[in-house]
Amino acid sequence: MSSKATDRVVIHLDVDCFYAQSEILRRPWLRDRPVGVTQKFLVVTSNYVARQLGVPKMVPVDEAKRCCSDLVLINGEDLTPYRYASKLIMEVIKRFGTVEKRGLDECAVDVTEEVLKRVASANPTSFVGHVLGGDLTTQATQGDLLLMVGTQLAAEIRCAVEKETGYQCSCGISHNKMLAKMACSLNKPDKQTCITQSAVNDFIVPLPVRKIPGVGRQTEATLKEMGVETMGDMQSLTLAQLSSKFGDRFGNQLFDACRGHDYSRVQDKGFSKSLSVEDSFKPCSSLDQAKEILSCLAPDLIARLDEDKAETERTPKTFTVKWKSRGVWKFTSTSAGMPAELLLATVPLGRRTQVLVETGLRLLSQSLQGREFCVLNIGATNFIKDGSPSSADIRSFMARPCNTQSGVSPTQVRGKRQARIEREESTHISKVSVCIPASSSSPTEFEEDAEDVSADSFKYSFQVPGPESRRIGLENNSCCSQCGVEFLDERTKQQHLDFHLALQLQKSENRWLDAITPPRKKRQRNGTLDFFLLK
Ligand code: TTP
Ligand code: MG
Repeated sequence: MSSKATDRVVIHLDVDCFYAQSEILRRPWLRDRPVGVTQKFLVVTSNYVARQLGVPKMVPVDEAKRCCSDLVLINGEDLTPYRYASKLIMEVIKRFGTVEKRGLDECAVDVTEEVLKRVASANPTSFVGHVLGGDLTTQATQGDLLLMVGTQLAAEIRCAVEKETGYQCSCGISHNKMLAKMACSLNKPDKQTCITQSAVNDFIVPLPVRKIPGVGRQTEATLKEMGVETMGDMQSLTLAQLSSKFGDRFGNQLFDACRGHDYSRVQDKGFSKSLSVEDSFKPCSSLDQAKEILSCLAPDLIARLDEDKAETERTPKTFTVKWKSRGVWKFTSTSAGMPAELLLATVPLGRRTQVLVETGLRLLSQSLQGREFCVLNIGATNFIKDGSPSSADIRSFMARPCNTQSGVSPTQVRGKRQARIEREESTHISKVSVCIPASSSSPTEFEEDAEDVSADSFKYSFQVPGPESRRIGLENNSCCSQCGVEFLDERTKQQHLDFHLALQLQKSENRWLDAITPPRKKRQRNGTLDFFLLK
């Protein structure tokens, strides 16, 4: 056995009956009663009191009621409290090692570093919780010693999570992510299980292939055709056989997995690249029905966007709508620029919902073309960190109020670039005048003829056909013709169009600086860019 397979300690944590615990924590008087959490016609989870009375997870409400007439049903369609709880729980766990979130209520933690520290300072002699293998009548291996400390840490994590958040969870402890996850589900609730290396093969051989991460219905069917139903069966296939059927990468992964090996590292994958909410329903095709579904989904997505903004300080640039028809596996996806108004927490929810629904319907009407759909997913993607170079200029620019007094001279600040944008009312063409005082120069006034490039200050100007010029007579058009962003009102429209001017200004300035390239002037590019907008 390679030392690589046993040199790490991974703990998998899964909150017990998560949604049900969340509801009960807010209603402590329900603690000893059977509780089911519903979404539409399904009980998506039940507490362990209900499970003992025959109500499992994911059963139709009617069936659950038949099994247990006393069942207390709580609607769990609003995921906000669960997401909030998840955040609190993950914060606690992060103190113990690198965390890879694997859903709202589960994660893997690599605790190897802390384990090694503890093993060095004290010789562990016992496991905490349930253990598979780890026969202490024989000499414990180095791997077993690491896992012993891992089980102590798992108990500490569970204890910290319960003390600080109120939630009970179960844990699996082993040498890799796959085994730790499998171990976690062996004893629940509020328990922990360790799988030691000596127990791996006996444990794994009878398991169905579906237990392997990445093996879905399709792979399962293909394997069945090859006479493989269990992980033990799979062990009889060669690497070449698996690779030729499933490709090198997945073939390798399967070859390892059926032997209990998983070399993938626990990785903190950071914030998710997209946020979305989804609903499934009876097939429909009319836009009126789509409108109704979008209206239901909108507040949830908006809440998620607000939460995400508060937590991550980033802004999504793209709004996505995906749909799929019955029996079709793949989504059809369509997207547009994220409407600015949708992201503004200061705009009333009703208006934000309306903007989302209108944008979603516009996309759907183009994409559906009368076809039937039974799942709808709306989301946000293409996030940009607020304050990153690509958005810092936008933010400061947007924050600066437009100066509507014509002829105002910008305050001259040595060493800072200044730009003056003058919009010609009749042509909607803007003249952008830029002044870059050299660090040694005295403050310089803007001049009408700003084309000259003197030794002390650099001035130039260019003309920008304002986006309005293409929009004359389109007063009712409320979208930006350049990026599709929707305008809230005249003021936000103006700010947004100014933003495009600013971008163009920067590009032109950079081109200009690149063209002239004297080193002293080049350095100025790191200076602050100030905008003074003159109507
Ligand atoms: P799970 O961890 O699968 O279930 P659980 O935490 O309720 O119970 P267990 O003690 O067995 O871990 O899922 C976490 C939550 O996700 C669960 O409380 C409800 C929700 N959920 C769904 O919404 N749909 C699903 O299909 C599943 C499986 C769970
Ligand atoms: Mg759970």
